Amino acid sequence: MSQKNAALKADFDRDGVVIIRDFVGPEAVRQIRTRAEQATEGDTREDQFSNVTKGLEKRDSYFGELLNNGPQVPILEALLGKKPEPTTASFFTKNENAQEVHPHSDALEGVVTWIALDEVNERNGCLQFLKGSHKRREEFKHLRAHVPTDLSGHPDLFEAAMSPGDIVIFRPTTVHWSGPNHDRSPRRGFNCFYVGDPFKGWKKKGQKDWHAAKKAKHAAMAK
Ligand SMILES: O=C(O)CCC(=O)C(=O)O
Repeated sequence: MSQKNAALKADFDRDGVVIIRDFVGPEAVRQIRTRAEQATEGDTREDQFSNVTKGLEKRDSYFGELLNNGPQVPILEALLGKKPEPTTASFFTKNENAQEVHPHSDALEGVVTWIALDEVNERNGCLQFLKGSHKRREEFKHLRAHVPTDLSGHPDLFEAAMSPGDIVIFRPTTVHWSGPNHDRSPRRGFNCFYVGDPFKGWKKKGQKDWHAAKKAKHAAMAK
């Protein structure tokens, strides 16, 4: 492993979250933005997480290629010590002031990436993390993305202010959230989940249980 990746891995293991600046260039950012806007054009959801569109890879194979073979994949392999297991690619916007994602974790295993497509900061609802929370699962396992929990004064708070092309890489167990968009400037991100099949355990238990689990999870998280 290169010295650079070894240092990144040390930070990732300690904090459960790292940012790499200027990870993709302006042309790639433009391409992701344009294709994600096209892929989601005409969507008319109005639920709490209407700003979250998963399954981009099913709408445009460009996103399948990015999810499976994008420049982040070798870095993720270095960080995890094994190949990441792609789950889905998503577009996260935040056009309405009220669109908040409350503190939560995503899954027990794997890794998550989020590439900034705009300038994102506290004013327009950038991602926020609790550094080291991936090592304190018990303490945070009650958190749910649809339930408000105020962690803004937490001593381990890490604000992921980013410029277009920066990438944040985090453990799905690292507590994260994003607040309201106070200034209504564009706040778009391209996210990839590498958590394998989140319903694997349930599938083993039987079809009926699995469908029930899937329904319950979608109802609870809708994201
Ligand atoms: O983009 C956001 O506002 C939330 C992202 C998130 O919760 C996630 O990537 O799991």
